[in-house]
Amino acid sequence: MEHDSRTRITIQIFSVKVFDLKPETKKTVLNKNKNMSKVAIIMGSISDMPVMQDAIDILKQFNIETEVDIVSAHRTPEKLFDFSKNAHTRGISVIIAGAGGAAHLPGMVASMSPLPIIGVPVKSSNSIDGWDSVLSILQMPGGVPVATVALNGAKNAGILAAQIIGSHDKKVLDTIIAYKEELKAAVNKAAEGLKK
Ligand code: AIR
Repeated sequence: MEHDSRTRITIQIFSVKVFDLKPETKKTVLNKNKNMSKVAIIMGSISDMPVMQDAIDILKQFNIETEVDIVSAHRTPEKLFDFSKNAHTRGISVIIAGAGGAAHLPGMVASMSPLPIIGVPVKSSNSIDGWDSVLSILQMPGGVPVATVALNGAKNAGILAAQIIGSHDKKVLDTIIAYKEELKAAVNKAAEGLKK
């Protein structure tokens, strides 16, 4: 009960702060917040970087801000906890997490963060053909989803993160539409080339 009334007071303070603004100021504040979506890209080890770079590159291409870090579920558990608990308070909208072998990073982040988590299974040096990583990230228990892309599929993880942001950001949505047109044009050009 005590907790409920505290929550109500916080909501009241928040609504006074935001909705009591003059219309012009309110518009500026809302517009400013509009394109602030950021994607966090984390990985279990620096050895994952050659794979995870693809996510960074495609998000840069889409003009989406990224934050990159190394967080290991097994070697830096305190950092994992801190990152997962706080990412949503720092303007991050989507988290891409890649790891290899016994890849617990995406699932553990998903267990603590309210944000959408995209998991990238990495075929690492300690992996049994990538299957360990794929299954560790894919087979999550009910209630704690991780959107798992293909083995080493960091590029698709980046595109999916952009699409999530694009669902509420028109500028990003337009970029995705243009990107898909480019994909189509490239295939058509290749097909035309076969006929020559
Ligand atoms: N890893 C690191 N901490 C927990 C896990 N699962 C993963 C990394 C990397 C693999 O172990 O994500 O793919 C091998 O790491 P390293 O540092 O030995 O090259």
